[in-house]
Amino acid sequence: MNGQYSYTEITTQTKAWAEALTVFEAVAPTLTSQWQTLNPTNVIFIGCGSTHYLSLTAAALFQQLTGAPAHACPASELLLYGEGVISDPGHTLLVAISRSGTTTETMAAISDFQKRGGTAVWTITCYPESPMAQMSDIVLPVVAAQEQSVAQTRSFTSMLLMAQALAAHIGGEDWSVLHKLPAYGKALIAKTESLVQQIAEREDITRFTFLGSGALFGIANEAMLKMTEMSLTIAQAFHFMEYRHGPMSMATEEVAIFGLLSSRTAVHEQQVLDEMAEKGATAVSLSVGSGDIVLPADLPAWATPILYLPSLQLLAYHRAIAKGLDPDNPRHLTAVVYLDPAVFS
Ligand code: F1P
Repeated sequence: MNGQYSYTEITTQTKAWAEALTVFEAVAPTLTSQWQTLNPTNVIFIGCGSTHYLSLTAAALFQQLTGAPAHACPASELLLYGEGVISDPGHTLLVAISRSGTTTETMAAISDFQKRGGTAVWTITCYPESPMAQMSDIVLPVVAAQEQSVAQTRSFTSMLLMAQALAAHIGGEDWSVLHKLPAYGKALIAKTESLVQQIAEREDITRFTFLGSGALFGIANEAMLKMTEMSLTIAQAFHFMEYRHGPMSMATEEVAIFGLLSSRTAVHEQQVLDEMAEKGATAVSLSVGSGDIVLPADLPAWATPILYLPSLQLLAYHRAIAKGLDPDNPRHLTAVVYLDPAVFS
């Protein structure tokens, strides 16, 4: 049957979340001492595709919680335009995020960073024995999140959980609240699958748009990529308030718009969804405490980004199945993009 791996990996992902937190607990003291020793002037998060979008969320949370300047960029941008991304490698912490730990661009970017004087590389990966892990000073591994499917699902959310814990820990927050997430995630998967499956199977909907701001912009982009990779359906992602500035020209009966609302800005974001529904779009809200998909209200905002994803992964999965596709093996894609490293040396 199509998509067996994807479905299993999506619906059981919260088991890997629990392992991620157990691993983090063990590494946390080292992170504290290393951070204090480094005292970096800025932090750069890198990845490719899914893990670039993960980096966007990780960087937003990291700066929000620690106050340290933090940014994200595709590994290829650091590799090819390094001087425009990092001006002081010797005082920069580079955090590389990679499911495989073998993606050529990410490894080449780390090497270039080190050649330019960078001395601090931390890696979040599912493969602690990978070449990328061996290039790093600290590794945050989530082995239980390794997956058979090409498209990242449980690997993404498990590595994101590591990044959330990292930001909270370095920022002095009590990250133990994250232990609530596996149960909340499991409940959300069970509660939301029928709604997203029904929308995924609607033939009158031909395009999907995901809106998110702040730390949720990276999540909106990952939802877009899942819909693209798994179901070969046109999908877009925008900052919430940006949608009116042009993209809304595409808001018609053919579009389903999933809004990832933040607690602090929900009033403005719900207004955008309401306006698009008036134009005929199917608007679906994911928000804390109320909405079409309801997230728990007893968590700090920095702990919730991971909870927006499982239902959106199921949306992409069911869209692929409805189209007779195999989400385990997306067209043209492989689990890792390998290039000739010599061209970057
Ligand atoms: C990143 C990557 C993504 C792609 C897909 C498969 O690999 O190749 O570019 O979107 O998710 O993974 P990795 O560096 O995270 O292993």
